[in-house]
Amino acid sequence: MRRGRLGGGLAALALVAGFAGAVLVAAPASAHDYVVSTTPKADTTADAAVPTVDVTFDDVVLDPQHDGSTTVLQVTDPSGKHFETSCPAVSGRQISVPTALGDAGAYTVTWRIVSADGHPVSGTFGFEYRPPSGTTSAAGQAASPCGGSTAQAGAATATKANGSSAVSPGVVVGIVVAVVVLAAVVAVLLTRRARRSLDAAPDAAADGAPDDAPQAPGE
Ligand SMILES: [Cu+2]
Repeated sequence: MRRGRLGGGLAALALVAGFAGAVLVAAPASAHDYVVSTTPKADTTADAAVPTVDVTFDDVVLDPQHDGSTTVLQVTDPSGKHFETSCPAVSGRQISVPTALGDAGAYTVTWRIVSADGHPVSGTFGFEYRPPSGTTSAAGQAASPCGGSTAQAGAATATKANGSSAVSPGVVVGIVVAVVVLAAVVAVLLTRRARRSLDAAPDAAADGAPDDAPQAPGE
């Protein structure tokens, strides 16, 4: 019985230690999709029509709803107007959105995807638009035609500029420390409990003894 209790404590400790180990091993193993190419190319000048904006990644883009709803791809001018004309489409490693650009000038592309490992990744890039004279320029829209607000996309972008990684080493260390502390507390509590039950019941027969009075300072 008492052996069992101590054994249980050790088992719990082993479990928690194992979990800590798993966190340590799993954290560095995850890799996020990164951008391998875009249309138009980032930081270049597009001197012809730009019918679509595409972003291609090194790995598949997850689309769990099969409707692109977890993907954001927006094209805005410096005033914040939107020039994408529908929701983005996901195809393998590429996301794409049709566009009707406005006046010549600077445009910003804001994207967010669910990476192949299931984590959200986001980023932005810019390009310059210098269409041939006579090209019709679209007026743009105040909001995304896809319903997702700029605020949402912006917030997602702010947390992870350029689609670089998510879990910082500091967080991992913090989790591991917390788990180890928790394990120590559990071990101490279980040991103390087992010891107390030993004190309370000196002979094996009285295992189910109800109240242990020894701790009371005297009535
Ligand atoms: Cu990840």
